[in-house]
This record gives sequence, structure tokens and C-alpha cells, in this order.
Amino acid sequence: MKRICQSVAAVAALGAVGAAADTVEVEITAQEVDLVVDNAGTTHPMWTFGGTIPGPLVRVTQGDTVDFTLVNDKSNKQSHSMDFHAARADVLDEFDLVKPGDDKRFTFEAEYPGVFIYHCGADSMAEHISRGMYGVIIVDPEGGYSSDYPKPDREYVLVHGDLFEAGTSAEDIMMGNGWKGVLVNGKVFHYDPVHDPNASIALESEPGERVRIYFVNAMINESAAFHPIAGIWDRVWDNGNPKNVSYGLQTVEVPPAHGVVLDLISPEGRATNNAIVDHRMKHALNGGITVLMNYDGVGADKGRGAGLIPR
Ligand SMILES: [Cu+2]
Repeated sequence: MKRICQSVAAVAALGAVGAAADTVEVEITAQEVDLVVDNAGTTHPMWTFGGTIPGPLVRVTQGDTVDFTLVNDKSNKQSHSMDFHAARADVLDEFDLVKPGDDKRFTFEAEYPGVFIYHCGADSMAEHISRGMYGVIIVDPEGGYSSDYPKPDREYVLVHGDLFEAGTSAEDIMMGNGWKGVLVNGKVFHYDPVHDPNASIALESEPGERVRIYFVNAMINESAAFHPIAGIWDRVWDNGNPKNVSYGLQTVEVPPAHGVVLDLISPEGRATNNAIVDHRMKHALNGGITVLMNYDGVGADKGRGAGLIPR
């Protein structure tokens, strides 16, 4: 069976877990574009997969074959590459550079379930990643849901990345100089109307629902201390593998280029809010806060389908 997945809408469907192995075609074009990086409309010169930060969500089932093509748009100035952390391959072959105007196709089997980053590996990797060249691949477990990996009511993808002052050199970026803040799915305080009056969206769920967060840390040098203020992670799966289950955690340390899956369940019978933060204060207070609003009457599309990454 063959499926084509080029966008979050095509692939991120609840209940797709446990299907027979497919070949999934994924084509992503590297684009060097000016992007809005906060809720006030400030633009920065960024480099992207597919024109967004993070790039398109790729979602497959364990055992699927990913038939991937990276297109480097001919209007770009930089060579780029693709490093899928969900793949076993050859760094000098599949992950090799693609020049502007060229493309590269390779396949891999998604053997391990979980949540994985993908990123550009072109030199300077520090600059390519921090300018926005990263995204997420979710590999749903072939065994589907179980008592150790229950079906969630809503799902959201959160990716934290760095924002540097425009014009910062690759060397300074690598050393952390010119650091400006944390991008949450591409914007500072993206989902935080509490700290940013310009923020217009938050994550949403109904009281008592099991909300699953697929979190990836795309910051180049720093771990994230991932914590749900006014909540407790009901279960956490390191790397998103159902076998790596932990219960009742408060703060989860997530190193650069790693992912975790975390479930949060709000109290039933009342409206509440959580602030999902990187508890390192310099990260939280420079953009790394996401509000999750729990109230009755949340739309059925929230945290489902294309709603996994609210834009
Ligand atoms: Cu790149």
C-alpha cells in the first residue's frame, strides 16, 4: 500500500495507529524565506523545510517505509540536507548535501516507534538548525494503543527552537552569542496570551481529557526542563517509545535533538488552565511558555488532524 504525505493534514489522523505497513512518500522543499517569528509580526530571515517552522509533520506507523525526497529550491543560496533521527542510514550518503536546484531521494524503514526530530545537517549545522531547519516525525507503534499507551483525546506537537538576532554569525550562533529567545512552533510566546497580548491562540482541551504532547527540543545547545504548571505529567514515554513509560513526573529534561511524549489530564468538572513551560527561567521568560486551556465546548478539530500544530 502506498500513501502520500506532504502535510500535517494528510497524515495526522487519530486512529491511524496499527495499520498494515505502507510506503509513505514524503517530499519537502527547503525554502530560505522571511518568516514572522512572534505574535507582533516581526520577521526574520529564516531557512525552513517547506516554508514553516517546524517543517511539515510527518506521521507514519512503525514498519512503514518512508520514501523521501528533499528538494533544494533553485532560488536558495545554501546547500541543505535532511537528517531523519528515525532512520538508520549513511550520514555520507542519504544525509549528504543537496545543492540549490538539486534534489535527493532516499528511503528508510521506520523501525522504532516514537517522536523524532528531523533537521538539516549542512555546515554550519548550528546556523541551519537555529534558522529553523527542523521538524518532527511521529512513528506510531505497530501494536497500536494499549494499557501502557492509551489512546489520547487530543494531541499536540510542540517544538522549541532558538531565535538569534538577525545577522548573527554562524560562529556566534554556535557559541550562543546573540541569543534572543525560544521559538515555540516557530514563534516566541506563540500560544501564550497571558504573557503576550498579541497572542491569539492557545492549546485547548476539555476538562478531564487525556492530552498527549509530542515534544521535541530543537534548541542547538540547551536542554529543556519541560513542565506543565498546575499539572503533573500523567505518563511520559522517553523518545515516545511505549516501552519507555514513566508515571507521575513533574519536570522532564529533554536534551537538544531529542523528543518525548507526555500525557496531561486536567481536573474534571471545572475549567482550568496549564502553562506548559521550559522551566529554565531564561527559556520560559523569553518565549518558552504555552497555555493549555481546559474548558467545556472545545471544537472537535482542536488537537486533531491539522490541529496538532496550531498555526
Ligand atoms: Cu540547511
